Amino acid sequence: MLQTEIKDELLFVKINRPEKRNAINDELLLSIETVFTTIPAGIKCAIIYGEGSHFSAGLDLSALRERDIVEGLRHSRMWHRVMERIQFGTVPVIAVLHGACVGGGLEIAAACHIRVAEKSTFYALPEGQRGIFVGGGASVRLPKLIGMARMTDMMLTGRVLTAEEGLTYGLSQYVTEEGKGLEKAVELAKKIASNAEITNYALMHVLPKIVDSGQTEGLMMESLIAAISSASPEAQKRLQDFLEGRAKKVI
Ligand code: 1HE
Repeated sequence: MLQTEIKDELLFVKINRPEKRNAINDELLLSIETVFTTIPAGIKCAIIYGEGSHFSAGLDLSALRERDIVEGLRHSRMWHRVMERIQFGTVPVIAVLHGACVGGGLEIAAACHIRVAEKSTFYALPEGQRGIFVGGGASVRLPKLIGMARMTDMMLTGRVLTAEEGLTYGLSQYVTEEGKGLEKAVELAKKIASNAEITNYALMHVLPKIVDSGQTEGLMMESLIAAISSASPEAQKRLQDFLEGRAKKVI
């Protein structure tokens, strides 16, 4: 149900359950956890995408048996744990979206660092209509991407957002023609792979903590990571390369 492939410094992770629209059951979720917990050394960026005509239809509803409260809590916390493996793993993760990116599928996409949406992508949170609530971290991550009002609207009314709306609202950073998402993701991944490791680390592990903290603590954390990164030999070399005309300009 999950296929991985390594090409150069990039890890490709394919959700491969098209007959069920890449609905996520526990087995698939746990294999996502394993993959993102055991990223081999030397990998610089990962790309996750879906086989078939949809990225993911979200939680496998056929497995949604009656759970008691504690089982329900454990299940949601398992999703949280796996989403954290994606968000706070060793490498930045790019999600390539197409077709349905709904419910738990949108929660997986939201745990990634960059989202590239092909034109067919649509976003929804059908939990509102199914009589349940999001449980895979959407209530924390989505308001940061699109704001609380838009998430509330999606859940209260079942609103489906198009790829273009998703781009405007901040659900994705890029929209591509159909079938071109992976190509775009590889282009972005190569840029990410060429960054200093400390920069990618700071963006993945420090920036989210700064965003979650108060201004005073956030500014101090920023100063600390700025000082640490600029004192690294890699940064010193890159600065020298620029000053001596060997580095690429911004444009
Ligand atoms: C599924 C699922 C699923 C499809 N769980 N089996 N997510 C949802 O509420 C979305 C439900 N799915 C849909 O609205 C549609 O399937 C799609 C719009 C995504 C795709 O439509 P379509 O016409 O391409 O496919 P289909 O004919 O609806 O589905 C094909 C098969 O996949 C069919 O099974 P089959 O055995 O009859 O062929 C469907 O039953 C199956 N399938 N989606 C199980 N989700 C951490 S908490 C997160 C909470 C949530 O994610 S709630 C949102 C769940």
